[in-house]
Amino acid sequence: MKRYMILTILVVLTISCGPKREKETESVISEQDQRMEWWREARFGLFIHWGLYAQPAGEWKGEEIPGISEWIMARAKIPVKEYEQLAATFNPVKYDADQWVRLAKQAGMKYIVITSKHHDGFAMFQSKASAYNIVDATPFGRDPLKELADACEKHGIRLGFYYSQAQDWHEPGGTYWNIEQGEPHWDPELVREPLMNYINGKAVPQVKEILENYGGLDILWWDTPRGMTEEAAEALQAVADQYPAMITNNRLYRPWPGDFSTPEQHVPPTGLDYDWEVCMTMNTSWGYKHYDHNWKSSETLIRMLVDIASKGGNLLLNVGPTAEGEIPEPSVERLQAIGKWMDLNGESIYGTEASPFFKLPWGRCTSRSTNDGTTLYLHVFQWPENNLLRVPGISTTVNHIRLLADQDQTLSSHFEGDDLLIELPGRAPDLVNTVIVVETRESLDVTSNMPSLSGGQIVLPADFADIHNPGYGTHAILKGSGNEARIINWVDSRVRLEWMFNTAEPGKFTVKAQVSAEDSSKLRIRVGEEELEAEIHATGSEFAETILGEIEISVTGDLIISIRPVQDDWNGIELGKVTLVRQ
Ligand code: JFZ
Repeated sequence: MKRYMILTILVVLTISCGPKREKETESVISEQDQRMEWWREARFGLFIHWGLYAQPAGEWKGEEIPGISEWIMARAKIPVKEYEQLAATFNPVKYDADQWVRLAKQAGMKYIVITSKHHDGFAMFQSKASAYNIVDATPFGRDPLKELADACEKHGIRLGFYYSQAQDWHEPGGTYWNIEQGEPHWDPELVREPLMNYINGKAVPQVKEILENYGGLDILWWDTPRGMTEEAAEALQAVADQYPAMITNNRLYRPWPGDFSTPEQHVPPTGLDYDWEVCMTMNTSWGYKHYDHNWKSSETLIRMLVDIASKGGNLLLNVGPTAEGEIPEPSVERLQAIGKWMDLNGESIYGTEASPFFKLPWGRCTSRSTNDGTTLYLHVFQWPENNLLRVPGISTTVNHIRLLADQDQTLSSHFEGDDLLIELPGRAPDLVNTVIVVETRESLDVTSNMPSLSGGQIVLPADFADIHNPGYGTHAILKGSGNEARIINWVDSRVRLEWMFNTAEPGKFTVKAQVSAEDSSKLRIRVGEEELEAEIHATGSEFAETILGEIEISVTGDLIISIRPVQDDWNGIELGKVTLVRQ
């Protein structure tokens, strides 16, 4: 268990995290545990991207601008003076902070993070540091963040502000997306100034304002440290340091870790050993975009929340309100559906810990330590056909097993070796995710079901794959379980699959896979330093066992095998299990 955790951590550290700042001593770490306590319990929050960009909503001068809507100023290269004029008509009269907070609460969310200033530089709060703010520059004239803070206070919801500290496209000293490449700002009228002019003249004063004027923020959510310098980061950190109870994320300055890391638009694999929060959109854009109908289903979102909780992380789920101040109806529907599930099953999410299992082919697990043992919450996504749920490799004394949503129904079970078999009712009470509660006595001992060499081969089932989907693009998904499990919808050539497996003996292996392909494609397979390029030919509609080639495995222990498309030779495939056979 610990071993593959460390391996994963190494991989992820290089991407999202760096060494702790030198200043942090042991006493700071326990202070960190203190401020993180509520956040670790909370598990689920609402992200709100709201600003002037809600008005164009992805369209500029009759043209649909590709990409995320809050980036329209940069994507459409809108001059500062022209974009500024959006403020003159920004009037979200339907805004009702109380209603937003009640909706978040209904969904089972415990905190809200809202954009106080995005990259466009427009402050959604009253600011003395810059007149380019919602109170002074719009006909609305109200401070929506003050109203939101009051509503959060009233309903017991924690509040954080997003503040884009580096990118500020409105200011001569602010950074922008391609500044690090030495490119000029798209607006030649904006005469450049040094970064510190902007940091000292606007960012630091505004951060002071938001930390002072809203009753104390629970979270300060920095973003995109592009073009940041250590000097600028130190100046902002000094302000945040005045509020030791406040949580900050890792996006102030690379590689400062902050209190938590922020995987964006994807769920990382199991076992990160630090605090993390996935931020995720319900459709594609963060800010409101009127023609973005690419909605994730409620089922996908509920399972995503569970997947994240089973790995020990939080989910910050985004909505992009309109320029009138309304949360779009498809988002409201999804939040309500999640809320209905959370009403019955919230106990299996709040304050739980990660799954003790390597993988469960039928779903996920969250856990909670009790005085005399461990409570396991088994989240069944795929109801087993024989109504027997197999919990692999667990040795402990089972006290009591029941359905979480129906306390009266006790379930029978028996052991088959180290596997616990639970007798389920004939039909899934909840088709999205039925939660089974297993109360155990004594400490729990779990044998990892990580694939490993046995009988001369290593079998990597499709439902054990970690699917690495890109933030923006078509996502590959898992369909079915057991022998029927398939990775489908693998059309985007940036999608990569990874399996963790263990081997005690090095050697040469033949790589085989169940593949279905309508056209030919090329794959690159990698284990450690060894690489193999495989050609896939059209298989017709049937799945065919295909030999991909040979690979040498020269190391032992927990390893990762990755399979990814060769960029220019990709027509999409479906994939079942992959098998390595010893030669
Ligand atoms: C940033 C913003 O640019 C975006 O508009 C939105 O606010 C989002 C939540 O954050 O976008 C990012 C930030 C980080 C990464 C990618 C996009 N990243 O780490 O890959």
